[in-house]
Amino acid sequence: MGVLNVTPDSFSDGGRWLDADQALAHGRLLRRQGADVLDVGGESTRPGSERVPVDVELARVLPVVRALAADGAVVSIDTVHAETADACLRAGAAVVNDVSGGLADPEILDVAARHGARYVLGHWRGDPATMNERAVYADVVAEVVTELAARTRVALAAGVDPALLVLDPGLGFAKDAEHNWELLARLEALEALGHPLLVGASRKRFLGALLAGPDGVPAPPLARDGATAALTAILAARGVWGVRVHEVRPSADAVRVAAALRAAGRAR
Ligand code: HH2
Repeated sequence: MGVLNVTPDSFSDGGRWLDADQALAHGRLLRRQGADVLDVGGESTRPGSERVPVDVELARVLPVVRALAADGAVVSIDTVHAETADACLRAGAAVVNDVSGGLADPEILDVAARHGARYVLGHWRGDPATMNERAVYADVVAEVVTELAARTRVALAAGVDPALLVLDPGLGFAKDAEHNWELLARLEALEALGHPLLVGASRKRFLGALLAGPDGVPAPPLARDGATAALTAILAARGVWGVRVHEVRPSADAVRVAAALRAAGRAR
């Protein structure tokens, strides 16, 4: 899944694709580089980011969603707002990517259900203003599993098709670096919920901390793509449904490496 942030303030690429023509060109490039799904977002959800009115969000994403869907791309709309999801599904999007798992705007579950859309249900707590304070767990894996299971029940009760439900641990959303690593190390606990998994680790802060130099200064976002692709290889080898990445080519290559290894293993 290639990230297409049509925002001025996303943490790694804010402002680069705010213009619709530039966004469209970038989306087409990501597709040529091997993205199976293009995830279009018009509101940053990084900690401390500003909330965006729905009309502004829609003005950013709708022309891009419409044009990419007309190309034949599988388009995902990265939003927590029901109204935005509804308009984008009408414009040809096929996936709703909701990092709040229906907590920010419960109507979004009805929208996904009504359209028969794939729904990515992410784990988060609080909202972008408060989520850092909510990163407190006795056992992060057990609590994320319990909370995802609860949100799954709500989504299915709203009519989301169980065959179209994808779960996401929500790395960085009310989680610090240690929580993210623990979730990545124990993904089988999330897989046991019985739905495919999407993981969004790309360029996130915990990778910057991992790659810090001897002075302790974190690696900047654009220097985190190698670590992102390394994680993609590991996650693809264990069979996750998807990874959400900014730099598509190395991750698409990693997916192909993992697929070749799996095929060779099966052939023995
Ligand atoms: N992370 C971000 C945004 N959307 N969607 C899913 N399903 N999973 C994620 O982990 C996820 C996501 C945050 O990254 P980014 O879009 O690069 O930044 P920003 O929120 O600043 O736009």
